[in-house]
Amino acid sequence: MRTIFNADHRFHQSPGELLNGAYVPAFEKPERADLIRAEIERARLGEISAPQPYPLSKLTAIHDAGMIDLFQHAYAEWQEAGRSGGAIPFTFGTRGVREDRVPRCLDGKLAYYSFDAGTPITPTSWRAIKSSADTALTASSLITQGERSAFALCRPPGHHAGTDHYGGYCFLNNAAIAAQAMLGDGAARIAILDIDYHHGNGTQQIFYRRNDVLFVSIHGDPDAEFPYRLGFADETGAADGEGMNANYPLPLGTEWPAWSAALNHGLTRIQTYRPDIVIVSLGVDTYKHDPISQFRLEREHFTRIGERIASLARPTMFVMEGGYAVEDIGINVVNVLSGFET
Ligand code: Q9C
Ligand code: ZN
Repeated sequence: MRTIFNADHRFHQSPGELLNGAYVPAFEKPERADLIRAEIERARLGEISAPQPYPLSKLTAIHDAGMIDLFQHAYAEWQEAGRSGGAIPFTFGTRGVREDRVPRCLDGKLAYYSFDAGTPITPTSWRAIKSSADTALTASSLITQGERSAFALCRPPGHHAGTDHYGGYCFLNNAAIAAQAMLGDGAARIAILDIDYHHGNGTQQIFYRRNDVLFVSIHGDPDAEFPYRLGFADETGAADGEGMNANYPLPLGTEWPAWSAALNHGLTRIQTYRPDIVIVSLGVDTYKHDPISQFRLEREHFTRIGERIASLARPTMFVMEGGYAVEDIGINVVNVLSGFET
């Protein structure tokens, strides 16, 4: 399997995040992608290449142009105001209070577009954000040109980013941008299987009213887990997308038997849709040693996951999302990919 790796991911380095009321070192850190790349090399999974640059129109096909502009220009304004650290909001949106008016000033814009304080814009973040989306787009073109599989080693991740909101370490929705590009390249139906520990609220929001992208997600119960607002089982899609969204929220502490049963349900749902292409939002934060997550999968389960996804027998693109147990992140990701290949 070919891997696309963006060396520019290092240009995004979060100075820290809020955890239980304290400002702590960021969990979403550059080592993550470098360790995954190293393990791919060690396991000789296949060729590793750099992303091609794509025009901004591929990004605006999914996201609000004002939000993309914020990623490029927020830091200059932040610095001009004499501030340090990354640009983050200190207020948030409120229901029913002129939700749609885009504020003019920086703090207003940060509050308008961002839904958490864990996703800072640093002086060089844009370079990493753009190259992460380019990584997904480059992998998507391998698939539409006939490859059976590809791995987009994206960093920063993407599945929490919606059309006009960002958060959860995510700025642009790499998987959604890739799906849209594939539809433009001739695919008619795409299924996105999101196995990150957290619900892919951004991906769900982007495709909720559409019937060309099926979204299936297995994740920690949003009644108790980030992103809290979305990911419940009764969210099944709307309008043309009715029946095109399937959520499998599972209790904190879930182990392999229950997780694996949800995967089987999700795979059956995907098989019924008969997608031209499957995109896997691949988070390995379901691992038992993940520092911010509460599922209990073990290393060997990731191999089983790859094997099961392969049983769909569709062209498949893997897109990197979360996973914060850096000591085992490489082996867990490679287990999924090599399980798929066997
Ligand atoms: N501040 C992904 O896995 N915060 N995002 C958790 C600690 C947000 C996870 C609490 C977790 C976001 C891509
Ligand atoms: Zn996650």
